[in-house]
Amino acid sequence: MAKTATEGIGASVPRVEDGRLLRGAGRFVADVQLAGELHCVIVRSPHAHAGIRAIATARARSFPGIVAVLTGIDMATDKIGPMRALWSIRSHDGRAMAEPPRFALARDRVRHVGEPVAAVIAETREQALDAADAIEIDYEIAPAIIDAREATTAATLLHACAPANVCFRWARGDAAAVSAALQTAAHVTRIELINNRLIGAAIEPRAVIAVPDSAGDKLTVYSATQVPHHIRRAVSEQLGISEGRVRVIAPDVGGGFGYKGKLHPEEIIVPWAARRLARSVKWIASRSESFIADNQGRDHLTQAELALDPDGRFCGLRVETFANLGAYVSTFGAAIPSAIYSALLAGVYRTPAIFVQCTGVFTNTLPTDAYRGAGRPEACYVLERLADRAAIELAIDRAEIRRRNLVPVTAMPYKTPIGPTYDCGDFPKVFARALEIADYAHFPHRRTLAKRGARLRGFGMACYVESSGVAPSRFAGMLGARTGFFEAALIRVLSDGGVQALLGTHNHGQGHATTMAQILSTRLGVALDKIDIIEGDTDQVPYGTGTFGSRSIAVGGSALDRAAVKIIGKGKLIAAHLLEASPGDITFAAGSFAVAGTDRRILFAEVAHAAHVPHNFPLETLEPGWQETAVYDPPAFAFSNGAHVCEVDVDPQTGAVEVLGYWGVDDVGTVINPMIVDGQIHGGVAQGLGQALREHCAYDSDGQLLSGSLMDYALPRAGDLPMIVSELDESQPCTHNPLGAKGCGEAGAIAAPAAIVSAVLDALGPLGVTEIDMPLTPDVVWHAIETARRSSAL
Ligand code: MCN
Repeated sequence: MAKTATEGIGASVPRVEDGRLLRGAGRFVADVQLAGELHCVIVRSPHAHAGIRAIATARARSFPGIVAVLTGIDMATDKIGPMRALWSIRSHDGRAMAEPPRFALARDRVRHVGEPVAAVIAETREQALDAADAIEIDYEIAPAIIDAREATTAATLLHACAPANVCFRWARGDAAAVSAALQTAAHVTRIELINNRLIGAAIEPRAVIAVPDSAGDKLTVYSATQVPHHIRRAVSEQLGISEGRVRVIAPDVGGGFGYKGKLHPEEIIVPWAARRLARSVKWIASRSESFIADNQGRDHLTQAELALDPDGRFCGLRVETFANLGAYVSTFGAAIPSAIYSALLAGVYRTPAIFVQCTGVFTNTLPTDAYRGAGRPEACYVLERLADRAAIELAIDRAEIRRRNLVPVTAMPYKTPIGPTYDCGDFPKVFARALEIADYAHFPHRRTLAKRGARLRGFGMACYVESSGVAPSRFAGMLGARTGFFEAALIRVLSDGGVQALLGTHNHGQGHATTMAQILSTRLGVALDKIDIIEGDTDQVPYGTGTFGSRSIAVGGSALDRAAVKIIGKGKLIAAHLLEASPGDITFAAGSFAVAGTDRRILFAEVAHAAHVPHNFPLETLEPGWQETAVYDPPAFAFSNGAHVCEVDVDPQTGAVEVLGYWGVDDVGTVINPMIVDGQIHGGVAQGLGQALREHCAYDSDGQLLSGSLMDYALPRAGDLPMIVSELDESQPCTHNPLGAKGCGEAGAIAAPAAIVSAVLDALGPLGVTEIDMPLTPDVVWHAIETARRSSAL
């Protein structure tokens, strides 16, 4: 596809949306002020597991300014049913997963700290907060269970419909072939590891406002969500209002990271309360509330065995994972550790036989769901830890063992034994380039120098493949999705030649206003400043699935590209009429329509004007106006891939880890905006570094959140990050979407934890440390060093 050097596809255009946001002119949900609005405060369970004997609300109701105190009983009276997950997984024996009801306000039992129990609605937020303290709830405290593996044998049961607290037992692959490979292997590498639970911490906490119109038959919901149409459907289903009567607006949203892409109880409670009271109701989460109100991510316990031949070639892989789903099945909560995670357990490697089992388990913790990467970082981490360990056990260089197993470019398209077929990707090339730019060849010298300074130097590496462009609806449907995954784009050409594009995706930091406009600039030859991208209002934009799963470019961008093709088609009809030529003779290039082989031409803007002033249009064959819609459902995932490497120093006295350098080579297919892609990768790496070195969502054995504030939950800081060197390899465009683009939004978060842990284990290897679990805080690292020292002294 031709590139416009300055502002079209391939240009590093600064983000057009940033000026407004940087000037403080953004409009977030909390900025929406409505006359007569009420304020909602949610009363949450302080216990991880308890029966609710009684809720005394009378005193709270008598407080000044209180309009209502609502509980699960009121919700039941109004016949508001349970929140439904959007994905239902089947166990390996064909049984549907256990799907216990999850009510937006608890009815007779609470199953995690923070579960909503009552909603206090008042004239001011302060009044609601005061009254919330006066609600007396009689709890019958029950034992809590936190650990997923222990939950499967615990006496405590969370839900009657889930024996042994098991939601599903998923299996995929060829168990017999893997057993045979393990039995006959020259060597078997075994690991057990934890993928630590994470908390999303977007700058803007979640927020919901619901506004019933005065006639009472329409409800407008403002939500800081990534998926306005999903929320519209949920509100409509739950409240029994037809979808067309619900309008969801997601204005500026300050980050989402996956967790804002899923339905949360407040998105039902607030619209319900607003309708009941016929008043606008506003709920804005506080930062500390977010810790116990938002979905969390990851939390896997995994055992894996890799069979190898004497040369270090992978012959078979068995993976068994316990995935902590939390107290209920969240929107995509069941799909992530099953369908999504397991599909990527071939990674970039040619392992002929793979078998994976995953048990999804209920515990008394917040529900887990998507968090940047969603299943893919977990798969990458298992594979890369295995590759490192196998290399060490077989005394093969860690880069060399990877090289021997990478799927070669000549094998593309490559059908993995676990399901997906990768259409393209040159894994050996990107890996070699990452090692080259990081100067892996001279690492031993740098390690020696560091040792002189009493520092332990380590080099880490991780290769990844990502199923971006989520998802072919047909594939998702086969695996239990209750929703489609297509995107639609509507392009309107205005009378002055300006263009509006309306999309179902949602921009909350990814730069869509810029990159989507770049696609149109290239396709239509229109300057960027004449293109407006509109997202986030279900009454304006065509139906869309939303933004998550690094899908906006591969799916939404493809829909936009197709709509642009239709726009050109219609433009040719208009131009043919204006130029008195046959439509078949009209060509379009660089913003003008021409009669082939002549110098007769007409500009895009002139055609736009004529489309809106159709005084002499042959109306039987040519419709006035100029707008087109296209819908795109991808035939397959777009498999982004890459290799990330890094260098760390560990201080053996304190266990402190310093990441000295970080290099990534990523294949995200055709790059629309290299600067934005770099930014996306950097952001992902920052989150991955957070998971590797700092962040851990910790519960005590009673289910109380120990990391319940930013004082205890350690997000990475700017000073923790080195300058990230990022290169993009565009040699392998996606073969099945019109842009050739693959997603990039999660790449950094997928590769970074594996690369950083690889580096730290490399640094600690000489001390005899072979195992460590994230996050690698100084305390964890220091203890690993001390344990290794003690056992070597024995
Ligand atoms: N892009 C491009 N060329 C490509 C691929 C992408 O120029 N080959 C551009 C896209 O046009 C888009 C951006 O890069 O502007 C990201 O595109 P894509 O990979 O399609 O991802 P999405 O837009 O669908 O965003 C979702 C993804 C996910 S899943 C999480 S989580 C995430 C992320 O994006 N959360 C983010 N990036 C985030 N960035 C910010 N600032 N805040 C978040 O909450």
